[in-house]
Amino acid sequence: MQISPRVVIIGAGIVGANLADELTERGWTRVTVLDQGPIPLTGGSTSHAPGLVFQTNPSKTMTEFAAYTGRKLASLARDGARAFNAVGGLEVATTPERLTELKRRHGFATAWGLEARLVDAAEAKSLHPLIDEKLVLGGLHVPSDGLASSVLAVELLRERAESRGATFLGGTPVTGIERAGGKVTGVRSADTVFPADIVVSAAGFWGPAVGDLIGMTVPLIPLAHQYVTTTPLAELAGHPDQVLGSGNNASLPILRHQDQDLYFRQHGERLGIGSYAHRPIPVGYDEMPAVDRITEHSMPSRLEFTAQDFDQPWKACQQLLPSLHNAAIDDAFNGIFSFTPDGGSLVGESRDLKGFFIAEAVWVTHSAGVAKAVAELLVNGHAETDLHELDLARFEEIQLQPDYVLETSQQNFVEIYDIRHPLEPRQSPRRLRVSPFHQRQVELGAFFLETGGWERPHWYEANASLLQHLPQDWQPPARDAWSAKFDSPIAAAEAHATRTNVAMYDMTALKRLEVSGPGALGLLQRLTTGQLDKSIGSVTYTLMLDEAAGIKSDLTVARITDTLFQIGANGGLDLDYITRQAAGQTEATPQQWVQVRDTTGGTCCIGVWGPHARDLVQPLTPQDLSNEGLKYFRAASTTVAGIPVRLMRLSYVGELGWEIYTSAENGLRLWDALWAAGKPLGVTAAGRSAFNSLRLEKGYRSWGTDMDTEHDPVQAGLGFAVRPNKEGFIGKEALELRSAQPPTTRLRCLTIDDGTSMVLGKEPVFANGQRAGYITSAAFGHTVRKPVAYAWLPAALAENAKVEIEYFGRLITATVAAEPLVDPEMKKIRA
Ligand code: FAD
Ligand code: THG
Repeated sequence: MQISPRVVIIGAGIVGANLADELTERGWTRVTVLDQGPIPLTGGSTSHAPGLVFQTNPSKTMTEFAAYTGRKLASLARDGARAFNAVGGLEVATTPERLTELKRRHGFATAWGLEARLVDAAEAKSLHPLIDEKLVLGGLHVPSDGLASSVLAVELLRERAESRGATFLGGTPVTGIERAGGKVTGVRSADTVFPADIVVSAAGFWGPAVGDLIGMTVPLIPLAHQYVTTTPLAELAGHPDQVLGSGNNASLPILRHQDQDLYFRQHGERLGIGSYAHRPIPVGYDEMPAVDRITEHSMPSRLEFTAQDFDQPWKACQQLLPSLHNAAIDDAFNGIFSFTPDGGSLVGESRDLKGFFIAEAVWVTHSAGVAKAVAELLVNGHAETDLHELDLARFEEIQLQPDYVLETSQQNFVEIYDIRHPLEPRQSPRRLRVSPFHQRQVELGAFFLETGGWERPHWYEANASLLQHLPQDWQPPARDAWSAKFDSPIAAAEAHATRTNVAMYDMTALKRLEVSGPGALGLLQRLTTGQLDKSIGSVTYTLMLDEAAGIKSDLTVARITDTLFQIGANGGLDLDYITRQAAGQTEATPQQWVQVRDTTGGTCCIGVWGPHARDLVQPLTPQDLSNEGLKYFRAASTTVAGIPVRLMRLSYVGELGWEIYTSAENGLRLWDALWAAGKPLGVTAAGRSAFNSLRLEKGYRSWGTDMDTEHDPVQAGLGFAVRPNKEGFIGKEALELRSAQPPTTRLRCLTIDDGTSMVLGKEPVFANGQRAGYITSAAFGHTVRKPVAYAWLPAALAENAKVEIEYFGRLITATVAAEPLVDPEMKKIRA
């Protein structure tokens, strides 16, 4: 048997302890866990966490991680006391908006396979007798939610991990990271060095301080959050307080009152109250109490209570739970934990120091799930549950700047329980990254949303007048209020212009990489499923798979020269992965060196698409744009209006046309030249709203939404992008194994029967009355004149089968459709 690598974990909180357990379970037994504090009460966030585990989350991954955490902790026990107490979870609504939101959350829970039930006020009251049902309009009940006994869990996990060979050392502050040749070699605490092949920082809100030891940015902010325990309540008299496991002195369900940013749990005869109903309170490391001896009431993560921040929330508590009128605040503190720019956890490896990983900004709720995934990542190279929402590489450089992290993380605190529309943009900071065409877009009345710091037009108010001339059958139906948010009927006119005339799309935000060097072809051949050893000027749509044949990304790869490739990618994860692989290859075989450059910011791209695209572009370029001159999926270096460009003949909206790339400084002139030439033709600037509709009609998947590493190409309907008989690419063997049997689930195309009811994604889908899957993305299909949705569903469902989609508690009937809905013969796109 191979001897496993030496792993040092920094931090013995709920994350570090779970990770030691998950690693040792997988046979990696040479694990050392270091903590500056005593174990198990280290003084970190876990030491005072009240342990509420609400599983429902818009993210499938996070819901699964929470469910796993509950199951796992429930399986850990000492003297019959389990580390998880499934008292159930109740979220109550006191406003009509929240009641509607609970229906949406019921949809998330159901979509991800969690049993959940909407209840009326009376039932909410019977579940949680302390609430004033007159205030409550309804609730969401999840029976498997509950309370984690965090410190007991840490202790039980430590014992189990130690029984398999791990070592836990308290009182060992990490002061340095040892390295050699770009790799981590050990962890230093004062004069002691702990040798390590892999280091995982699970330092919680101290993550940035540990990151500083190697110059790594860890984008999280320690914020204070108030937690209060009341004096005993007569209604709870007789409930024992001192029992083994901090979650075991409760029988009332955990309770959320999101309209007032509050949550509640029982502690014996008392109630515990958590409040986010205060100003964000960022905490510097120098403001944390330095304590000699860590106790339940004295620890670095526990600050003095700022009573004024609880005045108003306390009234709201008494309103919802009238028995609190007869109680007082007993124990109270400002506890510290981590917030991040997008609210997500942070998992990943340092860019500069190989073998140095982080697993931070993780709630108790998700801790065991995250730890399992990180252990899988380390031991197997990939995790069973898709991790892209947690991946550190999701942040663009501009999003790692201190001011950005500070502002957005605090904003996340403020909005933690807010009702957030999936398209809702942050208000600030904005205009971080703008394409060269930005000014023109502003002049056209663009409605901008933001992605990766980029401003992207979703539609243009200047096109509103087109609606008057839009043929009757293209007029979009009215939408419900929710799906109408951040949308405009103008998108119908922009879609119409694209399908019938010609439109210009700003594609600048699409991640672009240049991969070059003598080893470039070899690298890309190894990383992708396609045949890239083709003539110069070829463009290939291809997939990157992980070792288990899960889809890591879908790319377009253009061969510019023998040794230079331009890649159209999906984001920072692709850059990160390809860069690491290139570095590995360069190190292993220096003569096959490869360089990877992110050219996104220095370049720009306009998609000119529509049946009249050729009429617009041909007069501006010496390049022959006829079918013979530049075939579908071919690229050319040429000029447009005298501006050096690369043209690629492909189209995510499924129409004739080209992506036109140039360097950033030429961008504005390129836009103006195309716009002027298009004027007589009636060219339309079009935005993402139309774009998304058109791509769904054409059946083009969006990575991260429609598919991810949990899916293989065949399931995702992308088997065509795997070159038959190609050897030697990552995921090949696993793909062959997986392909031996037909998949049981597939990404399917649905159309909505009534032609008007919208869904937005993440809704549960039922077949024959049973939960069968979930929606990935959806849009109104302007060309097909009905809403279109994609969904993961049983492969056995026949075409034309009827399914039902739950949308805010209502069932919408849809039909499984043959795809793509538009231009299946590729007549338009190859015209
Ligand atoms: P920690 O528990 O903070 O562990 C990190 C460890 O790293 C610490 O033990 C620390 O001593 C150690 N460390 C740091 N730096 C070093 C170093 N240089 N050398 C050695 N050791 C180091 N989450 C929920 O899911 N449900 C809840 O109900 C809930 N309620 C909360 C209520 C409050 C008041 C607060 C503040 C947080 C709450 N949380 C809750 C959040 C939750 O507590 C944290 O997200 C979670 O405990 C983080 O676990 P961790 O292991 O990452 O961090
Ligand atoms: N443009 C460029 N690169 C990209 C995208 C893009 N990379 C990321 C993302 N978008 C990739 N997604 C797709 C999805 C489908 C297609 C292109 C990029 C596409 N598919 C043809 C089809 O399925 O019919 C492929 C046909 C073929 O393989 O010959 O065009 O928007 N530059």
